[in-house]
Amino acid sequence: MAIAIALILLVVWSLFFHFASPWYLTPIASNWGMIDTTIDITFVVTGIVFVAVNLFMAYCIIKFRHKKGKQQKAEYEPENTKLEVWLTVITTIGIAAMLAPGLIVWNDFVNPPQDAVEVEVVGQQWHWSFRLPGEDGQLGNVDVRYMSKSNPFGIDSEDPAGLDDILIGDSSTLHLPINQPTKVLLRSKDVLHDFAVPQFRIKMDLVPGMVTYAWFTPTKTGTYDILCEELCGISHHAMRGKVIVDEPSDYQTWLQEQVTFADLQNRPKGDPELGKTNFAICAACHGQNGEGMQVLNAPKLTGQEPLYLKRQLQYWKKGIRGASEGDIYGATMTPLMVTLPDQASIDNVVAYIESLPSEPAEKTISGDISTGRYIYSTCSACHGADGKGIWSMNAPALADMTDWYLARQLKNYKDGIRGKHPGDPYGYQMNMMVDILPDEKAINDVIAYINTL
Ligand code: HEC
Ligand code: HEC
Ligand SMILES: [Cu+2]
Repeated sequence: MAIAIALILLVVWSLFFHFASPWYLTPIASNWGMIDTTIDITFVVTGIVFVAVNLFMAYCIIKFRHKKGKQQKAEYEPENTKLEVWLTVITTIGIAAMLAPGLIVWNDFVNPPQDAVEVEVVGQQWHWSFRLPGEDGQLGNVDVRYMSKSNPFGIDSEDPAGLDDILIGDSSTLHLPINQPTKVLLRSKDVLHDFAVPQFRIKMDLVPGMVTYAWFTPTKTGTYDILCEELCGISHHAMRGKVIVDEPSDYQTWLQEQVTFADLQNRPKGDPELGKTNFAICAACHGQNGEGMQVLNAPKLTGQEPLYLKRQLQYWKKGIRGASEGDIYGATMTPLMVTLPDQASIDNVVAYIESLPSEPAEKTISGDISTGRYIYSTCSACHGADGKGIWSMNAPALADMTDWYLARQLKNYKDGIRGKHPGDPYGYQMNMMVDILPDEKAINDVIAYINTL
């Protein structure tokens, strides 16, 4: 009897949970309503079978249970053609009802309409970047051989079609015009990734060495998360991006602000001589040789990845860093940004910092190195086993840098003082990573280990 009651409760609970659950599909924002219909049909078919089978079992257990004093013998019936025909017919209808709509949607899903515009989505450990065809409507050739710090997309500079390609490399944010059928070409630089936008009902693997695709028509303006739904491997959950669906005029405004491959190639390199003048003011806090000064809370800058330094300076310019409540140290940098009025001056001052000698900073933090080593095995995926940082992952150098500053940043990430701004996708990765550092001791331990590198 207990089993019969358990089966009935299971049915009641499952139905209740299904209808009352707060975890249902997000409101749809694309043309793929058919996918929702398919899911609904599958729920109905499997739901009816689930309820019928479990209630039938409960019924049999109650009806044919053992009763004291009553002799009940089972009857053996090896063949029952009528019952078998019925079961086969019903099962066939149920399975056909589940599969047929899926086949119809899949056929649409793999056949983009003629007027779909192409957008390339590039996945890499652990962020997204995007490439739009420029005025010629054509994407240029790419190859891993051309990939470098100054050409992270690997565009073939000999191919004229690539020069006007629009590159969105640093913000992890893609804009799309509403009601425009869009075909996303999916390319991975390293491992398997999976491009998913739940509201668009779009999900497709990225496979290194080939270009996969999916298409959709965004039907509602708004901001939607791009998720990497690859489960195998580490940190894919930290690989977030955004799609913003705009009215056509807003889309055009955004598009005008983006840079092309040619713009980036032609940008003059930073000039350390010019940067030296800019650096005079920085030296007041960061030291004559950019070695950092703890009394002024200013970290060491030399030995740091130039791309990272430039990005941070841009963040201060745009109010992405230094503006959040409680960021007293970050706020000291904000007013200084007037001395770096444009990209060229940022490039120059960073070129000067790059030209300075880099001495390991003094170690001020101690902790349990073996615990720290264990924690750092996760960090090393992005910051490198040697702690020198990995530019392609946007992860800065930690080893030999000012350790008290690293500790403060880890606390800032934990407290949401840094990394919470919507324009800071890389800081957000750290917001998720610091969850493995439960307390101050863990922070000190991992830094003590970094100090041994
Ligand atoms: C008034 C003192 C002061 C001056 C002047 C100053 N800084 Fe800073 N800087 C700081 C402080 C304090 C921090 C740490 C902010 C924090 O803790 O979030 C910092 C952080 C930075 C960082 C972030 C480093 C990292 O690893 O994240 C960079 C880059 C930087 N400064 C560059 C510069 C440049 C370039 C100049 C000159 C234009 C400059 N700073 C002038 C005080 C100063
Ligand atoms: C998924 C990749 C990834 C992992 C794993 C990761 N980080 Fe980071 N980390 C980053 C990126 C990217 C940044 C740069 C953020 C930015 O540009 O604002 C960063 C920034 C930092 C900073 C700030 C440095 C500075 O100069 O301001 C510290 C400190 C740091 N990470 C420590 C760690 C530690 C400790 C771990 C392990 C617990 C870890 N990270 C794990 C990607 C990662
Ligand atoms: Cu991924």
